[in-house]
Amino acid sequence: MATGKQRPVKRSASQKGLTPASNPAGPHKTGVGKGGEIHQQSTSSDIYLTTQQGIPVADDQNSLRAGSRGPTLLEDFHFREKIFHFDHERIPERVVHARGYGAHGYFELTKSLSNVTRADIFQRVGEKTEAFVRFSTVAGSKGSFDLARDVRGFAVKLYTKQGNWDLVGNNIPVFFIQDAIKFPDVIHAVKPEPDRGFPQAQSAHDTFWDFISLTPESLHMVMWIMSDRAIPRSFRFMEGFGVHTFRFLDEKGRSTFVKFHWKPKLGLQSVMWNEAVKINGADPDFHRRDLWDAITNGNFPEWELGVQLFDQKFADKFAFDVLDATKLIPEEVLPVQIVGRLVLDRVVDNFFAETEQVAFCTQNIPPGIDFSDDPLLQGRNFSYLDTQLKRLGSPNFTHLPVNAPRCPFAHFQQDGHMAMHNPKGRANYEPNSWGEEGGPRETPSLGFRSFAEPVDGPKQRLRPESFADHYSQARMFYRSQTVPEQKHIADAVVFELSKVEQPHIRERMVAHLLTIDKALGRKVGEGLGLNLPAPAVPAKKPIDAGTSEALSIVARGPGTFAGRKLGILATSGADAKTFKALVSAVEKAGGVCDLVVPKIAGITLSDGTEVAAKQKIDGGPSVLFDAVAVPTSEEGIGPLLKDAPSQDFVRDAFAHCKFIAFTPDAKPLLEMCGITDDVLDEGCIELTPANGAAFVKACGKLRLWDREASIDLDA
Ligand code: HDE
Repeated sequence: MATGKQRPVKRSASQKGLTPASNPAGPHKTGVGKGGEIHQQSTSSDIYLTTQQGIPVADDQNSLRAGSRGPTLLEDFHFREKIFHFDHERIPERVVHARGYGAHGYFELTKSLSNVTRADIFQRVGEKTEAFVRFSTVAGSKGSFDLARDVRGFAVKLYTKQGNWDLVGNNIPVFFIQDAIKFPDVIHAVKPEPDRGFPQAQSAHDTFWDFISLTPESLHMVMWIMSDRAIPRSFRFMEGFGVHTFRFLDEKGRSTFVKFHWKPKLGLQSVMWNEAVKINGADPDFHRRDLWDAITNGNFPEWELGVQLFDQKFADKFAFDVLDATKLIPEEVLPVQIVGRLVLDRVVDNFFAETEQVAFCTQNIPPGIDFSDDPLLQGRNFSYLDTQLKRLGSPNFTHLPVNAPRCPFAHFQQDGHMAMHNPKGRANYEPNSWGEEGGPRETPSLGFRSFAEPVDGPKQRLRPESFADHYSQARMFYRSQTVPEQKHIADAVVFELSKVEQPHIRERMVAHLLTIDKALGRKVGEGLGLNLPAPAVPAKKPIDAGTSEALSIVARGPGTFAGRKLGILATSGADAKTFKALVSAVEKAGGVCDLVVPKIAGITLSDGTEVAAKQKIDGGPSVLFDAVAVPTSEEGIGPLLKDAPSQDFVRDAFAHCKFIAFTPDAKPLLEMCGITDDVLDEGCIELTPANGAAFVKACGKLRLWDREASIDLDA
């Protein structure tokens, strides 16, 4: 009800007696409309329906017609207004990052940065700043699925006391291209192909790999995209990065370079590709539902804000350029200092008003923060304002509540579509001589100032030599991965290139991979059944930049089941003690349980306890969970042995290297899925009333990767 909150239209005493004509049964009752349809009247409110103009509506079920079977009349303003508004409900979806999900929260400073920046948000430890965050995928359109292989947007709007700061980042610290002028090309290449309009939300097609194989600067990012980072288990388990090098400026205008990092409190976690494909079918909203559930259950997702600080002298030591967004500075070389935390504690009230209408702009930065000359960042600063005008339709998009600064603001911009804040008085320009009524004045001391960087040089279109090395960090990333992660990268490239129809594109790509890492190139070549091409000849010889453990997800596992979900496939008659001990161990560890059962009404445990269910078996496959348990009973297991979704539940959990707990009665189901005594491993645990906590502790490893060698999903 759009107007209800702003201008509640209450029934007056006399009006309360009114009965809508369409509802002969009167309010608060189910009635039969004139058209014979049955409809339910609201029982919770005495607010009555009006048009957008506030005119009370007597009948919302039938349009105004000449006679009961005659034509609809043009004078039916209520019908026309309703349909007119409906026809205009959509705004253009974002060209990129169309599918996203947002939430509110706050940033709290834990370490003052007043020595390097005058930005107000970084001055006072303990102070909280309101925040809105939107996570997204890049390639898919608004209605696509959540678990596409893709980089995730991690856009943070911080409503600081000195204006909005938008840190519009990703979950990957580098990008495909070095210069913004290539952005339309890389995006066109990854989006559905223009003639056929598919594939949706996937990079596994010819145009993407054609572009990539001709654009070596993309190779580092491609390693990340092919890694498990591109199929995160949850927004809550992703890192975020500002990507570009920014500047902090202190009171005296002195500059310190800064790179921003968001580190999830619950650690990193991704899913496997085979799992992602199945999740997209079982729950295309997997990520948004996860965020919604976590926040509404009071498990507020949290990230630490980290900064890497350095000066020009430090930057000059690298062979690469810190202005090149295809490069990162390894944490081992320059540690990330934690300076604050971001907590998401409130879901949106209205998806459209907040998540859809939020307008992030990279150029929104408060005093004390500044851009570097990264040509990607510089280009973005043009793009975002432009895109918001197109999407939101008015330069007054800052008047929308989600975009409006929380601090006082005053300026002379005026009029335009949908102007909501309109100044009073005569002064709409400055300088003026209207004294106190003359409106806001400049503030040289508080105001935003750019870094006074000397700039010189001929106007030219030229990529500097310092941007020329495209292979060293791709190699560093690949070599920093654990064995299973390296396997996933090779498998992903083989998968994607196997969808590419043109053999020369596959070959060109393998040539690059051989230059990145011989073993990787060979593995992929083998997976494609290719005769190996000669390695690509790089413009600049790559160097062995060593490895960085921080680049691996598995190497720094969380070691806890906190924030994770156990799927319990159970039947009536399951042993109550075992069941209850398991659930309490999960909850104690900070995890949650979902009960998956044959009938949604729930189950009755051996002691008569009735337990409500979350999913019927075919709606709750094991891909939705981090680990599974199968506590059944002798009489309950029989039907499951005949049920394909029950078998998929167990077979997939095993294939996805998950921890599995089972009671002895459930063993025939495991055996049916090929999990016989000879393949049982330490990840398969027979459940007793006493070992629930031990099982949950083991689940802290999240996956038993050793199992993957025997269950090879890419085969
Ligand atoms: Fe964006 N990007 N981008 N981008 N981007 C947009 O702005 C653009 C880039 C990122 O949740 C658009 O409001 C150009 C890098 C996020 O609403 C658009 C270039 C990074 C979001 C745009 C880049 C990002 C966007 C589309 C090349 C990571 C979603 C809708 C220089 C650091 C924000 C919109 C949200 C959205 C342009 C590259 C992150 C068209 C020209 C690099 C997270 O303005």
